[in-house]
Amino acid sequence: MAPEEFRNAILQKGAVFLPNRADPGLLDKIHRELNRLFASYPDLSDEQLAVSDPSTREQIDLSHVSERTFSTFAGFSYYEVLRQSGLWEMVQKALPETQPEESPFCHSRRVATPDRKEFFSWVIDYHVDAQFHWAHQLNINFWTPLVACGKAAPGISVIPIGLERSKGYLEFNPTGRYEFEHQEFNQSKFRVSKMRTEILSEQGLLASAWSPEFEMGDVLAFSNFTMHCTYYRPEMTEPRTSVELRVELPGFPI
Ligand SMILES: O=C(O)CCC(=O)C(=O)O
Ligand SMILES: [Fe+2]
Repeated sequence: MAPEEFRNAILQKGAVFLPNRADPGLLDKIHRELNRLFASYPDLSDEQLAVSDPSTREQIDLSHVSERTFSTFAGFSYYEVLRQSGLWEMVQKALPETQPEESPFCHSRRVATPDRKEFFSWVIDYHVDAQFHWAHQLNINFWTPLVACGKAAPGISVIPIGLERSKGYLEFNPTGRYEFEHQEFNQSKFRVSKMRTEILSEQGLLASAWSPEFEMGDVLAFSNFTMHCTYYRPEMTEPRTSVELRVELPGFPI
């Protein structure tokens, strides 16, 4: 995909599917390291768990193994996926007005059927990442599963609308506060209640939700202003592990 095409897709559609883009061998290596970490927890040393990161224990419990913990334990970085595939370079070419940076919010996630709780995350409802982390600049999440997913294993759904439309729909207000909405993080900058599925449905947005099927190596890139959720259907029986490779674009105007 040409950098220009990638840029337009992120800004105008909010998301772009990049088939067969990452090396399945590298993804498998990450998966094996994560499984090794989960299997040996809680016998790992403080150093391996990167304990100076106060939320490490929580991350592990919730299946969110941060880049910091992962690279300390495994000796290589999740971001290898972006570097090796040329995606990092493509971001530089596609968005030349900024210099991409690795994000502190880069981690794995395991989602399973409700009966398997240990080390597994919950099914997450519609949200935009900007309501939790940076709302002042554009970020791109290169979401990559470590197993095939979207059919037997939970995948991800996005509402593919552009940056301006998504901001408009959520009545994004970078300075003001919606006092009657949630107050944590950046939530008060958005009408988060408009992401309830019944409202999305009433507004005609749910019908456009896109839940691709993934083979290992497929990557879905979307912005921190793109609405998305776990794609889960009761007939899904397999667990899924994925990595959220977030790239920050400092100074990219929102
Ligand atoms: O993996 C999921 O089910 C949700 C992922 C998500 O919210 C994210 O990557 O920002
Ligand atoms: Fe998210």
